[in-house]
Parts: sequence; structure tokens; C-alpha cells
Amino acid sequence: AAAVPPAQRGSWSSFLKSIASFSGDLSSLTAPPFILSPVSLTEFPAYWCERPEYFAAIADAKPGQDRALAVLRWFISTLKDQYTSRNETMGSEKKPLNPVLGEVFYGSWPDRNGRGLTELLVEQVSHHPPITAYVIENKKKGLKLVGHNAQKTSFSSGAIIVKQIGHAVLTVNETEQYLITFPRLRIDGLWYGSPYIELAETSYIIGGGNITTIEYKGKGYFSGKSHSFKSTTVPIPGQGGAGPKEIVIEGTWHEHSKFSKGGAGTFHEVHEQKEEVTPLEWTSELGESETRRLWFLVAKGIREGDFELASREKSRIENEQRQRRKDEVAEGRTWELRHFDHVASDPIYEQLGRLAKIVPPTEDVYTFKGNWPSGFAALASAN
Ligand code: 0T9
Repeated sequence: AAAVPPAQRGSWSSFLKSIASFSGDLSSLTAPPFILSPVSLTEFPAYWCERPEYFAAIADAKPGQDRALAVLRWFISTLKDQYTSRNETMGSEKKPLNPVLGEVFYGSWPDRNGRGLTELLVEQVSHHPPITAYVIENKKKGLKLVGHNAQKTSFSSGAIIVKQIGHAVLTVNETEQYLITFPRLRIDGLWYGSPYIELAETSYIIGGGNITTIEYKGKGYFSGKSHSFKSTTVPIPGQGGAGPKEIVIEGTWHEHSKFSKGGAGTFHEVHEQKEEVTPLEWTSELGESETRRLWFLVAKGIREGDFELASREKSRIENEQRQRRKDEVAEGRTWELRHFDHVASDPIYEQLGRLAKIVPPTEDVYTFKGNWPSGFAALASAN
């Protein structure tokens, strides 16, 4: 196990044993320090918008096939950041901080070249199991993405298999809706202490008169390359307009993809320039549960190798949470979500999902209350 520091070999192998004999919520297992990331999962939805020009381009595309491809291009443009960026910045995939209930993250990307201000709001809506809900909005372009993510993990021949639960709905001009589902993950390289993600199986983008099915494969399949995908876009029967019946795109999601049917040339080239989110500045309005404020000392401990500080602070946060839950029970209260309402089923998911026979046929949903913190209004007027 080359990447494991000698002093942590014992704890890494017991961590691996506990994963192997465990399925469900991995986030609560204690891992050795070298594999810890100082970033909480509530920051992950920012990956949807690190290339904001592709998000904005959805609004500029012609409704129909052009727009379906613009949605696909934006989606593909996020995958490198979503699934390989920890390897690039920290040397391998790392275990993110496990968000507490009510943890929030707010941020934005500035309006540049007329693309509009992009705003992000994230809330941890469940702790056990971890569920993260988010909204991304570009008001100028009339774009709004609302989604939630959870994971079901299992262990199979040395790898962690992560089934993503949840979905996102992108609304264009308050009328056109696209249902987006997420791929399955396989986390390999565990034995050597250098985990990395490969994507597998299928995810969908359904809406605007088209269905796009994206298949993911690793080394030794379609093209022999890691991080390969093949997408097929077809008109929804009775809803499609003019244009090719079927558009097929093939390539790798972290580098280059091209049309192999219904078009020609490059579809997408992942460039190096990405823009990290600018967090809203800490204010008393955002409160103690703002992720970077909440985890500040834990993150500092992890970054600086002061694991005593990290684990002391982590225990403090966890104990405080346990106490809150006890108090709620004692006082007959339940935790209220700040920005979302939990609804047992989602008619948009059901209606669009049916068109591609996706499973499960229904899912719950977190609808946004529309209450952006006032800090965003200042940003919007500065733009
Ligand atoms: C949604 C993304 C998700 C979250 C992370 C599986 C994982 C938690 C969920 C699916 C984002 O849009 C995309 C990227 C990475 C995913 C994480 C990778 C990961 O390892 C963790 C899990 C919970 C672990 O921390 C497993 C233990 C760890 C030691 C392996 C590195």
C-alpha cells in the first residue's frame, strides 16, 4: 500500500475491513488521517457550475435538439471536476467531511461577458442518511437547477460501488424542464491507499422534446480508455422537431468527445480554465452552520497535519449535534429545513422519467422555498 503512510497502515487496513463488512452509510466510518479531505459534501454542488459559460449557453441555444445538446455539453463539462478534481488537487480521492443537518453553503460566479450572475445555495437536509439539496440559478438567463443527492454504497471485489440516489430538474424560462439523473461510481485503488473514481452504467437527461441516454465505461470497453462515455440523443415520439433522428457522441468525459452520428467533429473539449465558486462572506445572517465556518478548525487541522485539533473539533461538532437532537426529542420538536420543503413524490420526475422507463419510477423531492439570503441581492445589484 504505497500511498499509505507507514504509521497509518494498521488503521487503513482496519478501515478497509470495516468497509468490506459494511454496506449503507460509509460517511460515518472513521478513516485514518491521510485520506481525509478538509471539504464538506455541502460544497460539492458547486461542481455543477465551475464552467458557468456552458450553463449560460443552455439559454442561448435554440429550443429542441440544439438545446438538448447544450444541456448535455454543460453536463459533460462538469464531470471532470465532479469526479477527478480531488485526485488532481489532493493526490487521490479523499473522504469528504460528513455534513451536519442544517449545514449550508452559499456562493456565486460573477456575470462576465453577459453570461449573467450564477448563484448557488446548498443545504444538508438529512444527516442519516446524508442528503444534500441545492439550487443553482442564473436569473438573467432564466435558468434554474434544483436537485438533491444521496448515496447507497456497497462493496464488490475490492471496490466501493456507489449508487447515486436523487435527481435534478433544470428549468429554462420557467416552462421547459429537463430531468437529470446521476451515474454510478466505482471507487478503485483502495488497497494501495490511492482511491479514484470510475463512472459506470447509465444516466439520463430527459426534456425539451428529447431523451439523452449516457453510458459510462472504464478502461477496456468502448474505446479502451478510462472515463469513456457514449451518449445517444433521440426525439421523444410525437414531440421531436426537425433534425436527425439520432445523435451519438463518443469520447472521454474528462478530455475530448466527438459526434459519431447525426453530426460531425468535436462535441466537447474540456479546457483547463475553471472558475471556483466565490462563497458569500460569513455574516451573522448566514449563521454558525455555514460550512466553512462550521468546519474551520477541523479543516485547518487536516490541512496542517494537526490531527489532534481536527479530531477534537470534529468530536465537539458531533456532540453538539447529538445534544440538539436529544433536546428536540425532549421538547417534542422536529428540525425544520431552512430553504427546502420535503415532498414524498415528484410529478416532474415521474412524468419525464416514464418517457425513458427510468427506475425507480418515482422519487421524493426537495422543493426550494425561494428564500435566498439577502447577501445575494447585493451581489446582483453589483453586477
Ligand atoms: C455528489 C460526488 C458525490 C456527491 C460524492 C462517494 C463519495 C460521497 C459522494 C457522489 C457529487 O455531485 C459527485 C463525487 C464524489 C463522491 C464521493 C467519493 C467518496 O469516496 C465518497 C465516499 C462517501 C467516501 O468517502 C468513501 C471512503 C473513502 C475513504 C474513499 C476515498
